[in-house]
Amino acid sequence: MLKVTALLTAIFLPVYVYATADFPSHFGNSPYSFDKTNTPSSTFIVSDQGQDNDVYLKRDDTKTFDYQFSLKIDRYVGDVARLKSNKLISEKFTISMPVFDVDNESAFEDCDYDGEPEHLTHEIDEVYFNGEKIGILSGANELWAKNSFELDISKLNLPTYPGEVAENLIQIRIDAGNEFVELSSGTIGCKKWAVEIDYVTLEYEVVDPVLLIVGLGGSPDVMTSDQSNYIGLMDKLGIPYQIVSHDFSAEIDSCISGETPSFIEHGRNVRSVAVEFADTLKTNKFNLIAHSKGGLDSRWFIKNINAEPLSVSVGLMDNSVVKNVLAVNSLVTHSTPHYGTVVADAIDYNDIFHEFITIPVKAILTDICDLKTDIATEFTRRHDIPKEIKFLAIGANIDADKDGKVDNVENLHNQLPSRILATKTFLKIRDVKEYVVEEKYAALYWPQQSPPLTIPVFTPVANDEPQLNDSLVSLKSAMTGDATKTVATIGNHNTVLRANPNGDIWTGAQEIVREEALTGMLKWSVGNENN
Ligand SMILES: [Ca+2]
Ligand SMILES: [Ca+2]
Ligand SMILES: [Ca+2]
Ligand SMILES: [Ca+2]
Repeated sequence: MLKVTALLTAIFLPVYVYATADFPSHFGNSPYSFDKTNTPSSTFIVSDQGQDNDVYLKRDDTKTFDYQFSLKIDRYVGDVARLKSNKLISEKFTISMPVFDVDNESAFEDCDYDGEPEHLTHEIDEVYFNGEKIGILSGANELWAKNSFELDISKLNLPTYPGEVAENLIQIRIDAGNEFVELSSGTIGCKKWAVEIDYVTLEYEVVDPVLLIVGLGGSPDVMTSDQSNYIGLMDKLGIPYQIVSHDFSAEIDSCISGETPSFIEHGRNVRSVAVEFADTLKTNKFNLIAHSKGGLDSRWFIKNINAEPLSVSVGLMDNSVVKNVLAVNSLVTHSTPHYGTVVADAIDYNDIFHEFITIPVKAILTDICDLKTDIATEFTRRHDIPKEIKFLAIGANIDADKDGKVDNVENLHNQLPSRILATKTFLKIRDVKEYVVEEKYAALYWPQQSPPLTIPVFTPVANDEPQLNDSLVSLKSAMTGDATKTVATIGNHNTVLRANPNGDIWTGAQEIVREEALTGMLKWSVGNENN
């Protein structure tokens, strides 16, 4: 096994360890090494060292096919018909092979040794794909030539469920033109020409699967049919997806430590789900769609897999396993508090905590502390998203009618149980920039203490300008500076995930994501390079 360093990664990501891919190195006589142009993967399948590779042979009349190359695909791409109708899989796939010595001249030769030469045809090597003739090889005497054939994607055998291995056969009949030629003596057939095949490749394009990463508390509900129905969109598009949920809080109390244990622990959860899903689908690259805190967990995950690359298996090459490193193609965040939320500050400083006592917030208090403005801002600064990852950051404003309060329609489906509480948090985020913490002498409470005790006093600092928000996260915090594109929508902290099929007051952020994925900057679709 050879470790191939991906030079491009080194150029674009100089601060990270070089990504590596593992596959058997090229073996054979042609000057066209497959690994000079592409890396074997779940969409670039190679047969290089099978029993019919790298041998120079004439036709064998005891066989139907002289050469046979088996290309196995173990990648599960999703629902091919739906992917195709959404342009998420290429319409065609390409078969390529370097071939040696395809003689294009006819010849006179005494094949039956009776002193009279036969008129033999030029070399005709027939190519079959899964039993169907697709063409003949072309080339020249004593030279290597690259041959390519394009076929409709429907002819490619792909796994129909995760775990299936689909086989595709490329078969060759050597010198078919002289198989039935009548010789001067009356006998039939001459074995004149020989050919050698170094390797055969199959190549197609397909969308990367999706990880749906949930926010604070870890419930999968926000992605399922009762809520945003994001999984319904994935089903419609034919894309395999996995919800990344959890039911645990950080073990270390970040309110005390000042670190970000919940981003780390939930980021590790994203990583382990990604590794498992990659192994199920046999692919290494994902598109991420995150809600709220899930976007910050995603930042940890992206930084971590760049710093410490993780190899996963992505295919088979002559029955050897091909590996490549876990990677992210695109990221969407819905109302992620990239620069934190002043609501988390207020909860930690007991400014509005009593309001939240009625909802099960205490169990996840430590996770909330990671979302404080100073902590999240510093975390985002240290976990910026690399430029080559397409990053769409969506924020929302709950106050659709701009009356400075939250009514029942605006608060519908929101995590905050009442419009009164939602109005309080809405105003808090609108008006408060941050809290200043000062240690003040507590002589007022414990006058007898010597030396006098100090207690922290939290003073809100007014915003420079009012910050529109979804009742938990401001537009400013959601629309982070390192995003490729930012979009402001109308919605609360839950409806910011939704489509809007009924024409409600919300923008329908999910439809924006769909458009950006299919025809826009997220570039999920194949052959969509000009955006
Ligand atoms: Ca003869
Ligand atoms: Ca030949
Ligand atoms: Ca070879
Ligand atoms: Ca309003």
